[in-house]
Formats: sequence, structure tokens, C-alpha cells
Amino acid sequence: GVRDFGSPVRVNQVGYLTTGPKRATYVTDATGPLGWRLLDAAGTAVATGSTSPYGADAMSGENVQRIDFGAFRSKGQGYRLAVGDDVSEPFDIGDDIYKALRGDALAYFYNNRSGIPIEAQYVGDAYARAAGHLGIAPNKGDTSVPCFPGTCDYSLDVRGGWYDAGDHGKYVVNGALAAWQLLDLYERSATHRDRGVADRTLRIPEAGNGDPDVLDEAKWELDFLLRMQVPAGQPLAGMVHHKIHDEKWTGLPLAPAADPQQRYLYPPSTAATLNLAAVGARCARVYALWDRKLAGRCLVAARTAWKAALAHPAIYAPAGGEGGGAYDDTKVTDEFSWAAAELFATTGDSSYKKFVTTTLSAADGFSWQETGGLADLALARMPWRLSPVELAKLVVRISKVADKYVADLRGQGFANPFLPADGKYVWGSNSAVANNSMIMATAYDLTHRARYRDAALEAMDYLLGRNAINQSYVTGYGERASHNQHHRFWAHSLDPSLPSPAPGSLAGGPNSGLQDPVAERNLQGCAPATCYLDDIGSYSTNEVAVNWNSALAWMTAFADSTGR
Ligand code: 9MR
Repeated sequence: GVRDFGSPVRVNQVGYLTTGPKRATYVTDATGPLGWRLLDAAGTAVATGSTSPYGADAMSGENVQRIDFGAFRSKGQGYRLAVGDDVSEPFDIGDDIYKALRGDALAYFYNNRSGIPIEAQYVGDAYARAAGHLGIAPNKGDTSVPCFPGTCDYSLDVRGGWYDAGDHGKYVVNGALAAWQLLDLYERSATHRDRGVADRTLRIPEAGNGDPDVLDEAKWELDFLLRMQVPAGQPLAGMVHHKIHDEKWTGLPLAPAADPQQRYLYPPSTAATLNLAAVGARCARVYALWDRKLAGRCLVAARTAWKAALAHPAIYAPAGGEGGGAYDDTKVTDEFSWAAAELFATTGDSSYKKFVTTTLSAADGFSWQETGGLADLALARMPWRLSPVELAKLVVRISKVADKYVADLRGQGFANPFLPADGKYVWGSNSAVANNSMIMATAYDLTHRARYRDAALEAMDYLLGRNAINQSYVTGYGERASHNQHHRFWAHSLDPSLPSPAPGSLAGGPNSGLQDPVAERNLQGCAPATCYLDDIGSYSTNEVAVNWNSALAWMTAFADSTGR
């Protein structure tokens, strides 16, 4: 049947920063300008203006007009935007719009920790659960996990870390990217005098230990990543196992502690090894102040991984397989470059520089698979490692990519910095939105050009409801928010005794590929930006994942700090 997207007036359903851009999109067949009214909570018009006709929006297939109410700067709650009889979902205007979300985006990680009970005192009764995968029946992992039959003959203790997503696998490549993004969030905050990552900012067991909570959270994953390295004395010593997961896909719902499957270590890969080198180098720098022991372990692991990768430069994780995601990747020049940049940034050892062979590009952005652009982001954090000329070039490169994303965002009816050249939205498109926004935000930090900040904030509008389907993709935020994301424990729609996803969980988002049966059945012929279903079965459009929530966490921290 015809899908009902509610009001044709599309806004950020959470709200707009007092001093930020305030834009909306109106879906209409009308071609001429129309009057809009901003209504306060009592329904009184407090500002008015005219829409700007846009025309047909390629990614949504809708004819739209755009609304700019940026001149209005009065804080308040429960505003709505109206055009004729059409009225938007409510939203707030204030300096604190992103305050709660920034905490919840990070709380996602505690909720998805493996190997530790998730306690009611931190998350509330509904989200509390037993520790998963500590080798207690019926669990078979992760304290002693054998290699996949025929691949090697030892077992490793790979407890801890975060579950990848809706499944209980733990994968090094995107786990490392997620941990890296939290470390970068921390370093950005530290250099921008943002107190939002201090101790006692999150509800986690480590709050109050004197260390920034976001570093406590990232440490939970780093400890796991370090355990994935092949020990000395074994074949491929220093390389890193690509992943650990169940033998077969488990069904839904399933609490982590109830998973009965055999789990295996899958063979080391050059990509996973270089991911540990990259995040290990960053870890060594970031924790030097807070946890010297961890920092030391990270540096040793990173250097060891780097050498192992040089010795085994082309061991690729295969596509396909059973029981877990493949995270396959047969091009690792980008991983070499990112790892080298992180190692150089941390150690200052210029022998790594010749391996930095990639730069940021608008076409690739960055993702778990395409890490070439992260080399530039690594260097941007340590500008004093570069000569003035190198630094100037770096700023130009990052700005040019940000300029392209600003243009892509401004050029669309529903402002979005993700505009795929092939016209297709990918699996996890919302993470591309957030990661491209992080690049624009970094350009803002480097240049202080307002257009980068504005565009980064406008991209948040897209994620929170100003889009083709009037959907906030973040649980608990917005009137029409996703709450049936694909997850084995947050499976309320399958078992009412289980919770919905915790507030602050980002859905993967529209995916043109229709790569699951529910999407295939229900979304045939969808325009790219509409290929989404808030259905627990639609894992290719509606899963959660650590490397998506890390992007959301980074962006909400930026948005929150820039609003004050
Ligand atoms: O995020 C991954 C995406 O880039 C891939 O296209 C997709 C299919 O291989 O896999 C995604 O990652 C999933 C992983 O394979 C298994 N756990 C859930 C992840 C998020 O959906």
C-alpha cells in the first residue's frame, strides 16, 4: 500500500540550536512560493515567511520547497512549523538541544558491552541483563575461543569488547574504527575546552574513577582488540584475527547470556592488523595521560602489528561465510596509509611518513572499508607534526572535501552531505551522513568558516527527521523515531518483555540494495532516501552498529559543544 509519512513539513524533530541554522523542507506539488508560519507551543504564530521552491529532489523523488527560519532565535519548547493546514512535528529551540543525546549516543556502548553484566543502576531495569559470553553455560565463549577448524590450533581469551550490532559478533575492523572515533571525540573535546567528556558524564561503572568516561568506554573495546592479536610463538604472530563470532547466525530474540553456539576465531587479516596498528597508535597517545599501562601496551601492539602487516601485506578476509558479517576487504593500501599516519602522529618517527599514501577524498569519505581519508584526519589532530607548508596543504585538502559535502547538502531538497555518485544509498547510509558531517566539522575546527558548522548541524537535521520519510533515525529522539532496530536483546517488537533499543541508538538508514527479506518484500521500487523500514527484520536498513553510533556520538558532541 501507500506509505504514510505523516506531515509534509519536515523538521529536525528534536530541535534547533539557538544560534544555529534553522531550515525545513516542505513536500508539495505547488510550484510557487507559499507562506510559512512558525507556531509556538500555544499555536500562536511567532514568525512568518515564504518558502523557496526547489523542484524535484532526486534522492527522495519528491517535489519540495525549502524553508529558512534562521532569523528566529528565541528559545522555547514545542514549536511547530506550518504551511497552510500542514503542521510539522514539534521541536525545541535552545542551546541544550544535543545535551541529552550526546550522553545517550555514548550510553549505546555500555549497553552493548560483552563480558560484563549491564546493571540497572546505570541503565534502568528494562535494559539490565546478565553478562554475555564469559564461558558460562549455555554460552561457549569468549574466554577460550578456538580457531575456526583447520585454520590454527590454539585458543584465545577474547572476552570483553562491544557486540558489533544486532548480532553478537565482534569484528576488529569496524570495532577499531568505532573505538578510534571515540578517541578522536575525546581529543577534539580536550583541545576545544569542552567539558562534556569529563569523568561522571556517563552512567557507567567506571564513572568517578577520575578518568574521562568516554576513555573508560573506549578502553573496554581496546582491551578486547588487544586480545585479538596472535601471540608470540604462534604462526602469524603479531597479526590480528579478523573477527570472532558464532558458527551459525543465531535467531531473534536472544539475550547474549543465552547464546548456546560454538564461537570461533577467524583467521588474521592484514586489514584487521592495520586497524589495530592505527587505533593502537592513537590509544598510546590518548591514554598516556590517563592510563600509562594501557598506553604502553597499545604502542607495543601497534608497532608489532605494523611490522606483521608489512611481512604479510596481502592476507584478505574472505567474503561470504556463516554466522557473522564478512567485513571483507581486498584493498588495504588505505589501511596501511591510515596506520602509518597514526603511528607517525603519535611517535613523530618520520620513517612512517613514506607509507602515508592516501588523502581524504569526497568520493570515499571514510568507512570501515575505506580508511584512506583517516590518514588526513589523523594528521589534523597533530598539526605540530607537520611543516607549515604540509599543514597548509592538509587544511586545503580537508576544506575542499568539506566544500563538496556542503555543496551536496545545499543542492538537495532534504539537506544531506551524503550524495552517492551512483545515485544509490548504501547499507549504513546514516553513518555516511554522520561521517561526512564529521569531516565538515573538522574543517570548521581548522578554518572557523561558519558554513562548515552550519552544514554539519544541518546534517543532524536530516538524521533527526528532516528527510524523505519524516523519520528520526535515533531511538527516543523525535515524535517519529525509529524503535524497532534489528537487535537480539532490544527486541521488544518480538517479545514484549524485552526493551526497545535504548535511547540514542542510530538506525543504519535507507539502503537502495534491499538486502534483507523484509526490505525486499516491502520496498520494491523505492526512491533511495525512502528505502527504509522501522522493522526489526530489516537488518539491511534498520540495524544498529558500533561504528554508526560512534559517528553519531562524535557529531552530537560537536553539535552540543558548538551550541554553547
Ligand atoms: O556495515 C556493514 C556494511 O557496510 C556491509 O555492507 C554489510 C554487509 O556485508 O554489513 C554491515 O555490517 C554488519 C555486519 O556484517 C554484521 N553485523 C551487523 C553489521 C551492521 O549491519
